[in-house]
Amino acid sequence: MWDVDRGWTLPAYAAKGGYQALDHAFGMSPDDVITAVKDSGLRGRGGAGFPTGMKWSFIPQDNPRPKYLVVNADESEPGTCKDIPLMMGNPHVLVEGVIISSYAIRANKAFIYIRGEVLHVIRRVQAAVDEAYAAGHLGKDIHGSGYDLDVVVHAGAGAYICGEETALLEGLEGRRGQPRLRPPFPAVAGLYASPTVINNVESIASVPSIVANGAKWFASMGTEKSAGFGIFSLSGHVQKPGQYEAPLGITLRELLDLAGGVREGHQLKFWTPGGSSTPLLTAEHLDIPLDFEGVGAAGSMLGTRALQIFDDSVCVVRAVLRWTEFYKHESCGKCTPCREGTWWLVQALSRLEKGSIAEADGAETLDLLLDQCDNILGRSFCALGDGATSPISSSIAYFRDEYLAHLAQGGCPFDPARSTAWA
Ligand code: L3W
Ligand code: SF4
Repeated sequence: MWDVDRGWTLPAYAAKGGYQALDHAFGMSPDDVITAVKDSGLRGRGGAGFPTGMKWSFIPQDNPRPKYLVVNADESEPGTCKDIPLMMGNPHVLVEGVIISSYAIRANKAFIYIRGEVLHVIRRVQAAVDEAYAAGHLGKDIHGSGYDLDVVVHAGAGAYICGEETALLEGLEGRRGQPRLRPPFPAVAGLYASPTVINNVESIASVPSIVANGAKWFASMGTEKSAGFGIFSLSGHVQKPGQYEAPLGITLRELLDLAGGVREGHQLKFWTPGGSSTPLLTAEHLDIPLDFEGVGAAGSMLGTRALQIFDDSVCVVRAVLRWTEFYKHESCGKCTPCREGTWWLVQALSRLEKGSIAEADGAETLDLLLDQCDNILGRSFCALGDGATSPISSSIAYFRDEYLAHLAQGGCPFDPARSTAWA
């Protein structure tokens, strides 16, 4: 909707057929909507790729407690910048998706939890919700269907961990944002201990087009196990950074063709397929299909499709140190491996980056760093701890020599003050 004048308003959305999918949905039973989403093959767009329709079907309908839908709009993963532009450009597709999804799981209350720092986005989504109420798309007896839904737009308080679904629920309930033990998964006991579906913005925004065009239409795009399309966010050293909507399975080489390639006069050095929590890949992975299976087979994760592109001018150790400082800062402190481990990772990485360790001890320090990663990975309470280790272990696997060069040269070989530049 960026190419439409004031495309974020209700008249602009309605002119493009907006809110017609809602009538399609009301013509179906809630279970049929769930089946359509299942058949479409839509998988969660927030990073993990869990099948969306299957998640909805876990809501126990014999549970007398209220059901809730929660949209995770706490986009904070470094490099991830798809949900915020989506909500700015087309907030009504999200609102329509919320109504159809809530109808499917038989929820009468939905929450859109938006990262607190992005006040302009909160205002835009709230304005869309207000317009939808005024037009009778929200509230009592929507479109004469007998179905009622209220939507609350909630501002987070600026913690990365609140993107973790159970920490988000804690925050929504007014408590400190720290993850809960799973199981029980939110589908069984989520918000206020009631059955709750939590989905990413892009997942929910995909629902109206699936209902309007049919599951087969959606499944005809992408790959067999990673159906449909998604937003690929290219940032960093590309000629035309931005959001590229494409079928899953497209390659980075194809996306770089659309984005004008890597910065002139430079070569691709490394990239993240889905934010900094997904292991780094290199130029040898330009042709892997960007779907859940293809990226997994290359030893990483599709994640949020946040493709951060780094050319040969970048020191990988410095980039990894910067990410690790972020994880240390954002660690919620609940579990020891992550709380203490991320602190130690920053200490070891800083010393390596500054070259302030005797060269002879360097390889040992690298092994110590990997050992620290081993003590965090799989031993942390939530995915933040695991994610903190991804850039470190993957960069050492691909660029061990560059780490050792910091020790040999007593500092960063990319530092312009240093005469011996890394070749
Ligand atoms: C019921 C079961 N529900 C799983 C549900 C679960 C959740 C979804 C996926 O982490 C990843 C993480 C980040 N019964 C269930 C079940 N579910 N089994 O399925 O669950 P899970 O545990 O596979 O993943 P997760 O905890 O949702 C998400 C990675 O994404 N990531 C982070 C992105 C950050 C943002 C942001 O900026 N806000 O999106 C990027 O790669 O590291 O691995 O709903 O309840 N038996
Ligand atoms: Fe908190 Fe980190 Fe433990 Fe997650 S892994 S619960 S963020 S301390």
